[in-house]
Amino acid sequence: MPDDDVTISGQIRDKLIAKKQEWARDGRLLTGTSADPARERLPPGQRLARDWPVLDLGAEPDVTPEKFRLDIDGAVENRLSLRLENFMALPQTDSVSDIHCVTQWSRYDNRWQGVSARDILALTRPAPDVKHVIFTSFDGYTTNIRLDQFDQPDVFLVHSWEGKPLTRAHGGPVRMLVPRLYLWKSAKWLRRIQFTISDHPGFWELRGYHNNGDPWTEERYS
Ligand SMILES: Nc1nc2c(c(=O)[nH]1)N[C@H]1C(S)=C(S)[C@@H](COP(=O)(O)O)O[C@H]1N2
Ligand SMILES: [Mo]
Repeated sequence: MPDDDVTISGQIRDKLIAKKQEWARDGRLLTGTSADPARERLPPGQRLARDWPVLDLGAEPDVTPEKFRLDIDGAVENRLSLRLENFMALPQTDSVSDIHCVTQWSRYDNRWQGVSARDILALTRPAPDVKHVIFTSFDGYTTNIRLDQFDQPDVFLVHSWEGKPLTRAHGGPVRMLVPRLYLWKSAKWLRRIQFTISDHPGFWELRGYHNNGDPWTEERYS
């Protein structure tokens, strides 16, 4: 019965969220050290993963090309509302980067393809007083970064990984990639990017995770 399914997955989800909040409260996984990204490749307290684990709230939305829409708005000169074909027609860039998840795994040399954050900035032209960027996803997830963290050469709106379209589990058709911050900042199933003057902490940031999320200084929890 569909109603039961909803209740059961709702319970699993609540348990999972409660567990992660408990970890944040207890400061689990913290080593109390930091590392220099210029000299070391693995941030403190991380271990290397060969596969790519899936982490999310448990409800993975089925974002078909028909349902896809990406709105880029807020305090910008030029708002965009893109269908998938419009997004795919923007300039495409390849990149390779390492990713670091707060649950302690890191994965090296991921090959991505997508639209660079800097191309998005050039197209939309945020107002001079914009300081924050807020991501909203098709599953209702939200997360926040600063404009200076978005405005980096390795930040992308990605649609492909290792030459193949991003799977639904990993946030396809389009997700954020902010490789220098913990991976919870990289919103999957991207629906909206807002450029704002004030900050708006997102789903995990409101539940004990650090507002900034730098793996090199172990900004896991607030
Ligand atoms: N839309 C959405 N994006 C999300 C999440 C989510 O639940 N929903 N989880 C975040 C968390 S906590 C992590 S660790 C990464 C995991 O990405 P992956 O499943 O591709 O490894 O996605 C982030 N982006
Ligand atoms: Mo996470």
